[in-house]
Amino acid sequence: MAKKVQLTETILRDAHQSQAATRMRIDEMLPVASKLDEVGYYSIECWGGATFDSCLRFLNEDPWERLRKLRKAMPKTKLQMLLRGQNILGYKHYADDVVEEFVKKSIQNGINVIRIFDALNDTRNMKACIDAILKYKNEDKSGLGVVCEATLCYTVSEVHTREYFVNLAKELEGMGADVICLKDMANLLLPYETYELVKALKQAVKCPIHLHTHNTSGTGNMIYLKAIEAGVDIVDTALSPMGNGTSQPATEPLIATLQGTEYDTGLDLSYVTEIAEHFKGVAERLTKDGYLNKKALQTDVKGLIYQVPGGMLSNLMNQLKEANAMDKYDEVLAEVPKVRADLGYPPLVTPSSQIVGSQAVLNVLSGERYKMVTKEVKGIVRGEYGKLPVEIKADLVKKIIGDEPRITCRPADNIKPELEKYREEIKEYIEQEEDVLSYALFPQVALKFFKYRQANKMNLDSEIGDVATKIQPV
Ligand SMILES: [Mn+2]
Repeated sequence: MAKKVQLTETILRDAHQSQAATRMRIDEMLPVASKLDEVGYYSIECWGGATFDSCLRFLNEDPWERLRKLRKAMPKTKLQMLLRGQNILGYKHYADDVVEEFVKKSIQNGINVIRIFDALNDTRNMKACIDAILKYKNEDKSGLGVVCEATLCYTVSEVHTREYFVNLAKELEGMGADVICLKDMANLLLPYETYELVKALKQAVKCPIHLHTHNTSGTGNMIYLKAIEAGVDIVDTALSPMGNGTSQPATEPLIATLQGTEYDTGLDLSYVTEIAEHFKGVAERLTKDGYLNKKALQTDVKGLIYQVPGGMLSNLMNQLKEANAMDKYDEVLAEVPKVRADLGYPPLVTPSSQIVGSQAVLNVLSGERYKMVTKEVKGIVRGEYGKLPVEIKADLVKKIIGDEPRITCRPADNIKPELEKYREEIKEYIEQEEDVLSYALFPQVALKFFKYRQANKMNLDSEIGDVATKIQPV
């Protein structure tokens, strides 16, 4: 049965998040936006993930304004975002009213495909997002529709079996998902297992299956090919100047591979190559400014052993560089899977990847495991992030939080509505309703940005400078 495969282009989001600390600017996107719009992608991922934080923190850009500009420049293609479930785009759980408002504003400002995940695959943490998408679908002004894409975060452990993922997919479909994403953020899938898993998912659910991987350990292209043979509907790729390595497999080779076969994407290879030329220049700029590190482009099979997602490797490198401890890199990498096992095998994805990574760094640098514990690790142990795949051993619980209480309910059930409080706190800076959400997510960073914005309008000097480089995975 002939089956056209569709592509999602990630160059405006995950590609530079995974290779270049999310530093691509809107002025580097807009010159080719109308061309990207003509390619015929299933969607263009361009928002969410770490882009929101990076806009406010490093680029002095209003992320909402970026979205509106992209929407205007690409009226024909579905715009996609990545949303961390109840964490929205931040690192903690937010109240349901903030989640609902964020989803509504994302749709109103031009997002079509919302990919939601929870770092622990705890579906309770995705429910408020899914419900909000279903509720505000009709707020779409683009005419392209809104797609609720719910995610299985792929990982490997004794509990993460094929059956586990199939059951999770069925549950998410039952909750209202339009598309199921199989998200292999750490490039842990292997081609033949991919084939079996995609087959099983296609049999179990009616939703299209959208596969996301990275090429960190060099298996990405093979994963896609086997997934395509198993009937996957959509895959994520990045144009070659920022494809491969810790980013997605490159777009052009896959188009070429499928050309003339029953899976032909129908995309024009030479046209896409013209667009790639532009991003060569962007990649050069990012390299020159020190954000794009050659190491992120090398095939690193350590990923298959240590189960570390794309951007997390560069993140760990930066942390160790700052601590003047690059010689401990291999030791820290070896500590990561141990911390993960200790903490009940959470999949490694933002924020759990940072939490596990930072704790691994502490365990190595302090010379004694769990001598120092981050507040996030304490939070995981208390149940504040949701249900862990495997229960943590009692003696470790005791060592980390003593006799403190632990929760078993949906974490957001304990959070009262917060939106009005945030609105009140920054009322003097509000220029648009969306500002309240920026502030809710990143209070200090957003406030600094609002002040910069105000100062700029009044032609005052601003003291906003760049902060340290930071690469965030997913
Ligand atoms: Mn990713």
